Amino acid sequence: MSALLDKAGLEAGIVHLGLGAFARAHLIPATEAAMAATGERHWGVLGVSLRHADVRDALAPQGFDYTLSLRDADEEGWPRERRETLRSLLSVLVAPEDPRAVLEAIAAPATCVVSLTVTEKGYHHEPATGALRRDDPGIVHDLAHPGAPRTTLGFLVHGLALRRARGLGPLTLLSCDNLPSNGRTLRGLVLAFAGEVDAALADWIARDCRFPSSMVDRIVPRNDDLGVVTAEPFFDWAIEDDFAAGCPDWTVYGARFVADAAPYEHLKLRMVNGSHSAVAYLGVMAGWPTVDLAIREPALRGFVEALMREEIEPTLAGRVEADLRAYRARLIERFANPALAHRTLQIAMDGSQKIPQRWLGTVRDRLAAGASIDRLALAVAAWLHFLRGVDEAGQRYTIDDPLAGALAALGDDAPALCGFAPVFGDLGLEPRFVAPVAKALVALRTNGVRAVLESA
Ligand code: CS2
Repeated sequence: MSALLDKAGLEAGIVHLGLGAFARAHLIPATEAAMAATGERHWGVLGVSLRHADVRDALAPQGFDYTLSLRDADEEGWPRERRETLRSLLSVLVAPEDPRAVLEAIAAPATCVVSLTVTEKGYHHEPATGALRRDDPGIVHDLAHPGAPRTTLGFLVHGLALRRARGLGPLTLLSCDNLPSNGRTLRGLVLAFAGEVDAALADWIARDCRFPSSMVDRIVPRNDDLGVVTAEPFFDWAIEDDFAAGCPDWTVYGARFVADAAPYEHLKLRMVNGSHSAVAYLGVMAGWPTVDLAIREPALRGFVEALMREEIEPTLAGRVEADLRAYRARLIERFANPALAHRTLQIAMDGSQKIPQRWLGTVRDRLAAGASIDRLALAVAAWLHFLRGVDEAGQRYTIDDPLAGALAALGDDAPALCGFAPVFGDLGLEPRFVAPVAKALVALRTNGVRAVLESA
């Protein structure tokens, strides 16, 4: 289908910030399928890399075409693969080389949607509250340099200012990151930044631009070969139907337009990402290098199933229209996919940015209901165990986290770590949270992951 797409006639209706593997395996194939099905030619994607030139350098010689490889195993366990060449990525801008070009792209008449996969830390917000970190050096820089921003928020707000000054219409800003209420969170941050720049600009954005929230789901491990993106076949995307200037018909590829993405986000962040992070920290410490190898360990698999069934699912029942049992079984199968080699250490990165939405909402709901949190506490303890920077076999690794320095300064005492407000908010003052975490951390440090899971 896509090989027939004539690239030359495509117009760039989408500017995508953060051109990692995820966008190349999720938004772009869905957009390409929509164009192929509808015949619309104005949803070509102009990619923006916010930091590195590597994707642009790898893809430029092949005209920005690339391969999507969807991999899993068949019923008998034999590897299978479906390959597709994608042609709707029109070009890639490298923001640090030419920030002005990124502003121009946002302010271009053809642009209707600016989509984002910039990861949790790309929002420069406080993870526990969602508030803009005004003291963040990137934000401080971008408020002072409207013509040469560095951060996502700087590009968005200064690009929108240029657009408005030219009398062009408003845009849709579409977050595709794993944040709760990602559209609403992005809107709050953009308005907070814009308010510091120009009150009239902030009013225009608030009135005319749209920020639909969306739940995204597809497992896409990092791949060293930038010309090929490897992913699982599974795909899901629930998008609030709220666009300023239209959007592709992504339903062709399996997306759903919904009135409110919140229930879908809850389900996905708590079940998929919550379990994923638990597997990641326990896996790194125990020496299980990939998710599929970890989930093959009966003790870990039993723990993850019980975490979902006993502690996460009760907080979702009645709030989401899903068969939670089937969702859990499917998820375990996805984690067991032997063809992805998804590294536990990759998922373990940026814990401070991920943990609030993956675990702590569930913890708060459970405590409010007077329910136990023993497995969630073990997951939190596994993160604290992981922060020591050396696994149980003595292998060192780097803590890749924007708050690594602040976390290291807290020492290794569980109550002090749980008192870290940027992550835990006021939970650090809650003995029903701190006590089980502290107990689980002692058990992990004394007996190790495997023994703790086996006795759990
Ligand atoms: C993972 C996610 O790296 C991580 O933190 O939990 O990227 C996960 O694979 C996706 O959200 C699945 O949709």
